[in-house]
Amino acid sequence: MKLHGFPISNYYNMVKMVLLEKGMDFEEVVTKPSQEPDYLTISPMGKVPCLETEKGFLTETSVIIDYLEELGIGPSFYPSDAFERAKVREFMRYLELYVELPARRLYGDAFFNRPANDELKQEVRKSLERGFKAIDAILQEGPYVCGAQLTYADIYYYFTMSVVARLTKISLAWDSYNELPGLRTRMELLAQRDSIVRIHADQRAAS
Ligand SMILES: N[C@@H](CCC(=O)N[C@@H](CS)C(=O)NCC(=O)O)C(=O)O
Repeated sequence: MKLHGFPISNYYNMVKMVLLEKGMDFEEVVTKPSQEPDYLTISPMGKVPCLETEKGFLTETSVIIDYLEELGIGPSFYPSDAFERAKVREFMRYLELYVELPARRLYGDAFFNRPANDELKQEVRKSLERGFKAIDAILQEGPYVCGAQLTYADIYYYFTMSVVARLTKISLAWDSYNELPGLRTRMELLAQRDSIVRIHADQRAAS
């Protein structure tokens, strides 16, 4: 399989972590998001990641993750109980829709030197306050976000919160680590995994 994307992308790294955690063979193809007709034929929204399989191309991180899970190679990161599995997917969806997407409106301000106005900053802060509250409400007891076992929700959590926490600090002078109880402990725990250590090493090598 070939994973198209680039090492700074949070969504690319989620899929890369799953492939590494499952011990699957894959090749990385450095690709930036693009609206070029050629790229749109494999990723119709022009986004990364995009997974190239022997049967064709797949996009959308959660879809790719479910595909990899269903191949049945390596460990599973979904609970066996149907309800618990749905709770993991709920967590992932909340992070994507109610944390990452609102925060994305300030990526330009935080990371690309395109200052945002105060109105936008306040809107994003309000959305994030609501998203963080919801995340806090669905967090489960245990070292991991959905309980005692590492799940795909932790993978979403790590790569979403590492970007969002930097962004809130830079753009909103607001420390997400104070906002989300246990965030630092969970991030530190996840950061010890070989897959994440490798992803950060690849990021450093690429920069
Ligand atoms: N919903 C998509 C989001 C992927 C995404 O937003 N990727 C970013 C890079 S981190 C991208 O390609 N941005 C370019 C764009 O939105 O046109 C997924 O789950 O894969």
